Amino acid sequence: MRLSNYFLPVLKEAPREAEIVSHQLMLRAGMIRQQSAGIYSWLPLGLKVLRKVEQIVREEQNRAGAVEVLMPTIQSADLWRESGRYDDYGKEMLRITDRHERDMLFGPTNEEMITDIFRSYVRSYKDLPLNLYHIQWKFRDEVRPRFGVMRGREFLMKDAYSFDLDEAASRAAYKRMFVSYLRTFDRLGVKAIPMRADTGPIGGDLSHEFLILADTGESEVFCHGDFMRFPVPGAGVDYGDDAKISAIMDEWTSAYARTDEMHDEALWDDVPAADQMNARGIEVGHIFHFGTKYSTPMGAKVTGPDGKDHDVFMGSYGIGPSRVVAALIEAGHDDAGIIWPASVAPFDVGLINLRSGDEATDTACGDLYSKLTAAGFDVLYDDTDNRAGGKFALADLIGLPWQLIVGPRGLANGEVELKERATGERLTLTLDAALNRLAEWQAETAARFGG
Ligand code: 5CA
Repeated sequence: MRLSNYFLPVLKEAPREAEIVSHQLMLRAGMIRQQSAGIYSWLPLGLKVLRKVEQIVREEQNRAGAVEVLMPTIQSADLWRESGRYDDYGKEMLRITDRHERDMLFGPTNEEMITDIFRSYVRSYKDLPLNLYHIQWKFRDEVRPRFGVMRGREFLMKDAYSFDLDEAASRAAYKRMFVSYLRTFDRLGVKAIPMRADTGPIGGDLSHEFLILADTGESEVFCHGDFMRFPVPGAGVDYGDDAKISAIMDEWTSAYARTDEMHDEALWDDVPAADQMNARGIEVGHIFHFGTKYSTPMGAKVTGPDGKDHDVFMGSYGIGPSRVVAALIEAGHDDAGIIWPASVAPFDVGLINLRSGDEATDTACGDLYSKLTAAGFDVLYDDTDNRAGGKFALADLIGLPWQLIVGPRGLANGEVELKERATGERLTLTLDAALNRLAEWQAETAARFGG
């Protein structure tokens, strides 16, 4: 992408209402625009990151055996009356009346609708296990929307729903999602720690939240240092092996990890002082096991091997990709701007032309742009006539992993500069050496973050 053709409305200063660094940087970097309280447009740079996050989430859901669907944002109130949640949900639910005076709502979550889909088609235990998910916008009329897309009113959610014949199979499904979340957050380039959680309005008896550690997180977390050392399962993890999946979850739940809401001082005191990590975290995922809470009132049954009808056992599994984008910035930034994990950076390389309009420099940049693009790099080519300082500041602000800096003086010696955003390291290299270094990084990134 040539910057001169792109739409990247950066701001010199963050608006005063932006209280936390991710909100400030997302506004400054031209990633989002607020349209109403807690409601945002995603501008091209923000959308690119959001899509990359979504894609990793999707790949790991698919790998764990979940199947993608797409349900609507607008739901009928009647479905929610069946489960009894229509009245319980309160003011967080945005209620709408259509022209025929029918009660509708903007979905805050989809347990009822997916249960309706299930009961309409699935009749036999032979069709189980089943896990259906979608990635769709949700609306919750939060009392205090704040922190930009971190706590929005409209936000993107991946929500998966598992269906099983009995409690044991349903818990195995829960464990598969638990393990898929470990892989998902690892591929997103962050450490997310699973913690015992409260179930709130979703209900159920078993629940974990996944929290990304960041100084500015909303929740205070207490966890054992072992979480920094537990291995994340690799891409080859066998989701068909219940015992193996269960063992992974056992390890990842073997040490103390709780948010302030569930904190237990007595248990905490048992953790050796040297292993106590008291930090802040952002909840990016939340999984629930609630058995037949929805299937019983909504009549979602399957015939078992015994020939009898059984209420189906369920769980639901959420990740907020829009919140994840903000959380990644909270976990990765410096004074100059954002530092993206390689797997979700909006572009891999910022190609900086220090003298746009100079024939030799333009030709060299055009050539590098073609070569990099052909080699599979996503390149943002700064071909504008802005001053060099402004170009560097922009590249740092939007946080691309690499800056390839091309000026007439270096070119005279056949050289360019390559700057790594995360370390700030600048190397002067020949054109070929720079391309080789980038190719190495590309291979490392694919090995580290690839599906
Ligand atoms: N139905 C269940 C799981 S599918 C559910 O709704 N879970 S939840 O309420 O915990 O939300 C799932 C995820 O959505 C959260 O972990 C968080 O990442 C994201 N999320 C929830 N509320 C917001 C919000 N107001 N703004 C941005 N993301 C949110």
